[in-house]
Amino acid sequence: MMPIWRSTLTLAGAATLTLGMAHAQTPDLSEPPAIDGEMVGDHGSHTIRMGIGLAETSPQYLSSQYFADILAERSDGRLTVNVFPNSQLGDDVQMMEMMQTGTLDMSYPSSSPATTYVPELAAFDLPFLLPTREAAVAVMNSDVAQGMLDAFDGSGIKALAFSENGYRQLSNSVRPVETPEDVGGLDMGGLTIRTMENPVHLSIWETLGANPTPMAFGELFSAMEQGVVDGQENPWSTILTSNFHEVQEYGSETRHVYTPFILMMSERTWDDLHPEYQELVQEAARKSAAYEIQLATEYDDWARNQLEERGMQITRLNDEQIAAFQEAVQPVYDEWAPEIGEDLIADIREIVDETMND
Ligand code: TK8
Repeated sequence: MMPIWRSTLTLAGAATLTLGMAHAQTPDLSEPPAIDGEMVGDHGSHTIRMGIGLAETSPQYLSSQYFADILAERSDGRLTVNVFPNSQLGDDVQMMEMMQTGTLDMSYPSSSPATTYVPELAAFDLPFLLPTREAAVAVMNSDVAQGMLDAFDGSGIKALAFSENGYRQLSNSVRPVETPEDVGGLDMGGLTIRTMENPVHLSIWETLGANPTPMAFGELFSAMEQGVVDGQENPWSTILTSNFHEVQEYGSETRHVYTPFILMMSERTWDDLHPEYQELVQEAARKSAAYEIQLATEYDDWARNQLEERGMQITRLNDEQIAAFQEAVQPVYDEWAPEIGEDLIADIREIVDETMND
């Protein structure tokens, strides 16, 4: 039986096609795994409010609905999750604060703005640290990463699981970018690039000669539309599902950072749940995170191709061009590795090397 939210999406998709919009809103995505496992006991009813930043067509939203379906089915309807997309309830920083104070039950921010709670997360912001998705997933599933999730304990936030926001790609409205010099602009002046609220990202774009501007995701579209910023950087699926191609002419496949999402619950909400419900929440978080990674994988190249079909001029960078960016951002490691922890970075590199040598 197809969950109701999926049939609604299909109807929306069909409506989109019927309205004559030439483009499908999602690729042909894998169905979520069948919901299995024991029913949990009756420990009362809870309605959980969850705010996320991305649109209803994003892997983030689709996997969150799967999370909701697992809880509903295994609790016989006693656990209801209402997911509010499109930054309706606030941006990543605001929603983490709301979970701390108990005014929001769940959210799904990127790891980058969460470095204020767990500084070690900044390892994920080091450019070109995770060369392949396989390596990134291995790191997110490692004890090192679990230690970062556990480090939230006591902050007011229960961090449940990592999933894929994805490889970040540069877009802008000014010029094609093939080299670091194209970013810094030489005598033309550097591009003004919106970044997440994260000091390592600021450092990356300063080092490349851009003018980085930290900004909440929810404000980004209008900032680009009004020319407040020239560009931004996000995975192709985010650029597509947030319609950034409507205000960004050029894309560059830089893959400069792999950003995780972190599925989070307010510790107040967590503490109110019976231990059997807590176990189910943790299990559903891990299953929906694995599904989200599957969807993000299926979305990635398809979204880039869709963006090109919709007129975005996307520059694919060859190995030499990527190497030029890697060399240009080396000072970011010099500045941040001691701060983040050389041992932690070495542990992550060891996991990466193991996956590369398999
Ligand atoms: C959405 C954000 C977004 C992130 C950003 O809530 O802010 O650019 O990549 O996906 O987490």
